[in-house]
Amino acid sequence: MNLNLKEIKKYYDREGYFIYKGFLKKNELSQIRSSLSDYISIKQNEGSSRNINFASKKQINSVHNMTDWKWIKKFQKNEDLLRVVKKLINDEIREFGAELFAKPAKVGLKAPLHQDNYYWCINDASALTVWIALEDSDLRNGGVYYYKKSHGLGLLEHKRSYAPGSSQTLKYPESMKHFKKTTPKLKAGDCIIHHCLVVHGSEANKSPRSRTGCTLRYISANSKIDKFLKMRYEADLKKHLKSLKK
Ligand SMILES: O=C(O)CCC(=O)C(=O)O
Repeated sequence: MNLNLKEIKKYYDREGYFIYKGFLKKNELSQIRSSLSDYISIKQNEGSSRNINFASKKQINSVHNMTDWKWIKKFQKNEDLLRVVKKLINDEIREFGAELFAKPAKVGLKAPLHQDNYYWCINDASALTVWIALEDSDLRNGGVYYYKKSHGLGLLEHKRSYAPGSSQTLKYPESMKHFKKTTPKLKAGDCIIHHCLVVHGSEANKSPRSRTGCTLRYISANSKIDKFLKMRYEADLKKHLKSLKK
């Protein structure tokens, strides 16, 4: 694919995200969806845990470690994507996991406003998410929204959200009134690459269309986990998980 890396980086550095259209080929999508549906049926039987959250009794909303799905490895090997990610991180890169946000029709849960790095605790915030639309995603079915340029603020304070699967949310959401909100409209196979500090979230899916997306996470090969931030996050997560059991 003919990608203008310089232009992509310029846009991403300015806005905090970049929309990469046509990452997956149309003819691959039906194979991918059928494999995902098999994967989800297996995970459904595992029941709810720190790794898996349900939107209803039977429907998975999110899986927080899905590196065991065979397509993740294929996506991670995509040469065009790797060139873009290396350019954006501006360094050698390391894989940092993969997630599923299945967001089923009618009952899909919201992801409260957050910055990914509050969860990841990367010391220099040299990290990003590739959010891959496996179905069309937009404002109506709970597409991911962004506050443009908000990554420029650095790491913001968060508090417990009490939302299953997304334990943290911005402590001062009103600060976002200074930023322009956008919900990119994606076709299945498009993806968004977002900076780990850009503020984003998604609304509940009340529509009759499911909105499945999966993510790949990358960090700079030279980044480290900030132990203090990680301890603080893990302590909060423990309280969050305890509160969900009550
Ligand atoms: O897919 C969603 O609804 C939320 C995704 C998200 O928050 C993320 O990729 O960091």
